[in-house]
Amino acid sequence: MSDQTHSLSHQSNDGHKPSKAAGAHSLAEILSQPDVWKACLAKLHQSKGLERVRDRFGNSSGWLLIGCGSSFYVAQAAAATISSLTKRPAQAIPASEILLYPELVLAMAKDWVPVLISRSGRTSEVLQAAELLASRNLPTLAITCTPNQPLEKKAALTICLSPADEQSMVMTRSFTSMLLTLQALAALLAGDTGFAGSLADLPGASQATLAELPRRIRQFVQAHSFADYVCLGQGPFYGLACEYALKLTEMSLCYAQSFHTLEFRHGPKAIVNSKTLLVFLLSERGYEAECELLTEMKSLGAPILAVANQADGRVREAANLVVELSLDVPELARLAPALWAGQLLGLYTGLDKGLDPDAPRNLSRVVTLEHDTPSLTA
Ligand code: F1P
Repeated sequence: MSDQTHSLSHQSNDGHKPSKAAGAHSLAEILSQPDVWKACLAKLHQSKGLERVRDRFGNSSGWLLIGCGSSFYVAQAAAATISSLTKRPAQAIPASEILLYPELVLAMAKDWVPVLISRSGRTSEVLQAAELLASRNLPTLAITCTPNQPLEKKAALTICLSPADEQSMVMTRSFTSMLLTLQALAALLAGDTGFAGSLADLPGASQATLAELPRRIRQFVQAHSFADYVCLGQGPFYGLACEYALKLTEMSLCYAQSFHTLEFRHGPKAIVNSKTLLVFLLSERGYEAECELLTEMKSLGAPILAVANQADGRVREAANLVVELSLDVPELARLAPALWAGQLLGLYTGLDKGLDPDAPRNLSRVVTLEHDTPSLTA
């Protein structure tokens, strides 16, 4: 990235190896998304990876998407896309839920294809979930970004998106790349070539939006001082709202919550004050109802960041910052770029606090547990 304003890395003054500035990996990984998506889609096309999944699992009655942390939120957004496009049920579940309450999960999803989503392919709970499913003769599909990891050996079929792997602890491009891949799978299963074409167009179509976003979000962060954050989304945007809150929590150690947008009236709105930023991920289907809430919260004194494909006068007037994607693709195909504002909000808020968003305290890239989850071994 040649643009100086986007660059965080610097040369050390002793002329040796360039030292890494705080957040440099995350920023580079965020900005690389369109190129990485293109590389992943090209790899999938070449390897016929999605066709292999369709041939093996295409007749199943539903899809159970499993992950931890960000990968669980990938599962949520992907499940919304799969059920909308294929008209078959799809449900997201954290890996721990299958381990602790298998009967609750599998009662619903007995004949569904389990999809294990894990950037690292090493997260203990995901590996244990793979073992539990295998012990019940349920073959699994794995989506990962790291080749030759234990998950691959436990799954019946694996899609590995190596161009999307990251150096940072927090997931940014791996999130959107795994989401796009599952969306491309949904398009293939549904025979929706138009939607598949929209995903293929996305890297080129969204470049311009990404190019101006870092400067706008950084200025917004520097001009304000928020104490808390609330991220709101409905339908396919709910998983994204959860990921916005997680990015803020991980990268800036802030308190961030997520809710279904209209749930915010039912109690959580008590938190509204001039120091709590409300982030609205506005949908097309819910636009009117979501706008009503947005203007209502503005009248209570909430600062607002609105993310929409196109915003109208009401939103422009009420919001402190409006991020418009202006993409001529179906709403579900815009989920990945709709995440960028949240990734950058987390990054610049962390930097503003003097933190290194690449390596948040208490976190590791992978959660590996020494012992199996007790109920599995009981
Ligand atoms: C997912 C995850 C991340 C989180 C943290 C630990 O792991 O929970 O979402 O940011 O770094 O790992 P994975 O199973 O996708 O590798």
